[in-house]
Amino acid sequence: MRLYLINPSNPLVSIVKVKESCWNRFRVWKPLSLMVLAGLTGPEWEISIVDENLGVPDYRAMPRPDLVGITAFTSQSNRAYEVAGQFRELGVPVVMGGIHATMCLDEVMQRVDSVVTGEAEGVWRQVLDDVRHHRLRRQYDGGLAEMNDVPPARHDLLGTGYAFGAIQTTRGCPLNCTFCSVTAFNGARYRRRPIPDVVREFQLIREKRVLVVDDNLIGTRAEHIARAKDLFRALAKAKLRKQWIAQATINFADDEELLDLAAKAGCRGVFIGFESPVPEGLVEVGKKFNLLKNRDFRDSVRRIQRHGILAVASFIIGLDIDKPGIGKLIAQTARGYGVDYLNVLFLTPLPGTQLWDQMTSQGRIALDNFPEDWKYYTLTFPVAQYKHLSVDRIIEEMLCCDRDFYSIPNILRRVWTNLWRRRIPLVTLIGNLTYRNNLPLSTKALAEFKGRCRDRHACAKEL
Ligand code: B12
Ligand code: SF4
Repeated sequence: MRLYLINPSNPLVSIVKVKESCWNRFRVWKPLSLMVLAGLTGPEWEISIVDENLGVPDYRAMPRPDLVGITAFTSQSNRAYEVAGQFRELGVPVVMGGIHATMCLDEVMQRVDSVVTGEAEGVWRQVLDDVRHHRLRRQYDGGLAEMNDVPPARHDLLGTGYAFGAIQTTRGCPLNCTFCSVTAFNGARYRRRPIPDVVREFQLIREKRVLVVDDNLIGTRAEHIARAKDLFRALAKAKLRKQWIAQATINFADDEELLDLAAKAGCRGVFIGFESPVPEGLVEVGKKFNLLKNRDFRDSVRRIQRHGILAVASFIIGLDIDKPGIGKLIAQTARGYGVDYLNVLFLTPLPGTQLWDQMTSQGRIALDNFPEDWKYYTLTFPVAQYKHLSVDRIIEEMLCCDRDFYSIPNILRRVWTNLWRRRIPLVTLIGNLTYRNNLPLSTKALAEFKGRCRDRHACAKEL
């Protein structure tokens, strides 16, 4: 039996433009969902994983499969439907799963043969068995998996072309920020994989660098931090010689022992969601967690960096409290915090989030011709109506922010600071130049977006 597992591309996502800059290779990440599905699949299936981010194959020239499984974030769903259509024309059954299939079940049901909602561990073997016996059901619900049931991902199935391997050690997040789908999809309970499973899986990864995809590797409570410490001790003990990057909340900075153990285990960078430069913004997005302890963010960032760990800040632009000047304010704030990289995204109502409910009820979703418009839901296009910012203005704010943070003098200042503090200045330089290099690409993409979609945004003042 032949199984194709496909990760559809979205040509609007600039990070997939590997050919535009060789450094973008460092920004293409492995589709871990498909590698986990492959890990759940029995030996009677011959599996190929196709990641369209590395190139779209001619499916008709490939041997006919018995089943196609497609994953998709919302932004990939249009392409997912195209691929599904091609295989269904050939009479091949198509199953779709992942976050978009879960949040937009009715839409997806109309375009594929079967949909798996939730996490797949509990139902995937059943799906495969049903395909073999020609009794594939229209829908399966995996709900939330037991973490003992998460198999090692099939790291052997995806070849070279990636700078990073990928692994997951926890699922779920209790914080439930208004713009984020994680709590709705993976639940509020912070579920942890057994540490020996994680260590064994790390050993299967060929790449020297690894992305730990957990939404928050260290968690928020004392028992989560204790587990993170145990994990880091076990990774260090296993002498993996891997360097990894992860996502965490700012409380990562609060515990010197945790930072020390993380660095010893191979941690080299951490993505932190600061979200807004002002407390009112954090209240608006429901991330009051960042306000606890009256923390000094600059000091927190410094403590992380002292352990040789790069800090990447993520902010959102377009909150109801954001007014003209927000772009400059975010750039200044991020520079003030002293972070190594800055990633700013447009506030985007993703299906299944509290923000989605709020914006749909207020009639504020500007790009709502679905499924066609989902391709703009990459967080790099302003798809909604923003309270104090017209579409032209919010784009200007975004570009102003990026141009400020990634100006040559500001990049050199960061590199010099790192040189002076004896911290990997070359990595900072390359990373910052890669971001800067992609600025013309995003400027062009946003100009095209404006040309096509400006009329669909009502004037912000009317709200
Ligand atoms: C790693 C990651 C990335 C990587 C992607 C790597 C890759 N190619 O997969 C990178 C950094 C590139 C990325 C980019 C983006 N991401 Co992202 N990402 C994640 C993250 C943190 C983890 C995903 C993961 O690997 N999980 C581990 C696997 C094992 O779990 P899983 O994907 O859920 O798969 C399970 C089930 O869903 C199911 N399943 C999945 N696919 C299929 C298919 C079939 C056939 C079946 C049966 C089952 C099934 O089975 C799996 C096992 O249980 C999630 C958060 C999260 N917790 O999901 C956000 C998340 C998926 N990302 C999100 C977003 C918005 C984006 C971006 C659009 C914007 C951005 N800048 O962040 C871009 C767009 C990418 C694009 N191409 O269009 C949102 C998606 C929301 C939505 N409705 O689409 C999430 C949920 C985060 C959030 N804050 O809400 N992301
Ligand atoms: S943004 Fe981060 S902290 Fe907030 S709910 Fe999502 S995963 Fe949790």
